[in-house]
Amino acid sequence: MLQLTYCVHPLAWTSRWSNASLDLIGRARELGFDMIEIPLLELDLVDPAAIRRRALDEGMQVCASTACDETHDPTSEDPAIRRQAREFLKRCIDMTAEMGGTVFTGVTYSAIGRRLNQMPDQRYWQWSAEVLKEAARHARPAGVTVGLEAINRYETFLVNTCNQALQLRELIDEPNIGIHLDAYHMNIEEDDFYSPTLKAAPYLCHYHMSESHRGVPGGGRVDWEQIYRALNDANYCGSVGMESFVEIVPAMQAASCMWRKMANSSDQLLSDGLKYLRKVHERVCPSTVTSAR
Ligand SMILES: [Mn+2]
Repeated sequence: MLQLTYCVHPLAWTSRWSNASLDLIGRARELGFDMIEIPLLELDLVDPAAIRRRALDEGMQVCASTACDETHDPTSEDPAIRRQAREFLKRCIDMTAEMGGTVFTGVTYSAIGRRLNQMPDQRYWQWSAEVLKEAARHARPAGVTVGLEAINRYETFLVNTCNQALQLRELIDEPNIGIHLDAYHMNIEEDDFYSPTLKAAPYLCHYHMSESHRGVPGGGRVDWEQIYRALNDANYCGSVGMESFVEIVPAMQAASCMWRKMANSSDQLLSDGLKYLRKVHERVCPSTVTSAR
């Protein structure tokens, strides 16, 4: 029985979360989502207590995500920057717990967009694992799982595939380290969609249901049926989320290299995409879809 919680990243509407964004929690619910993924990027702007209150009022669940940058990079050669990464991740974990979330995920293991001009040796894996071990130990008593999102080779040198995420997880060796897959990145890096999903499933903490061109799910190359079959075969019970954007600020556009409009509006993309995903869900695993609110 496949029980999924459908989540949305507010990147659809804004890249800076602040108290001015709180109404998006209700907007996400109106579009049919059960959970919202709070971006922890500019931490001073985020008010976890206000998020918790609003989410409770709206009957919404929350999770949180980030992408490390060069000022707090777990794989930095500079120990001071790695220390910054540890402190940053711990602060994100505290904020996740405070807003009522149990999953903190994303590019937690290295600075997004960082490129090397040589083969990354074992030191990079060790550095990342050391930082994440401490983060995981900090997160455990708070009931938070720390996710590792595998992303494509143009955006990180460390974790491009499900297998590499599992390797890093093994190196960290803490029970509350989760795996986070994203179909957009998998389309570039994996051989197929079924086997990595099945393999990650026991540790899966989140799944970005992004299309191969980051447009409306169902309109690109991703094999959604394989993904749902694997989730169903593995009895996955957790969140899957949409991470899409149309009206986006230049900084995000540059980071994601999205220079064309994939839908008329973010709301259109999200509601058409969610409708499609629920349809595949129902087709692959009949009558296991949690009743629409
Ligand atoms: Mn993603």
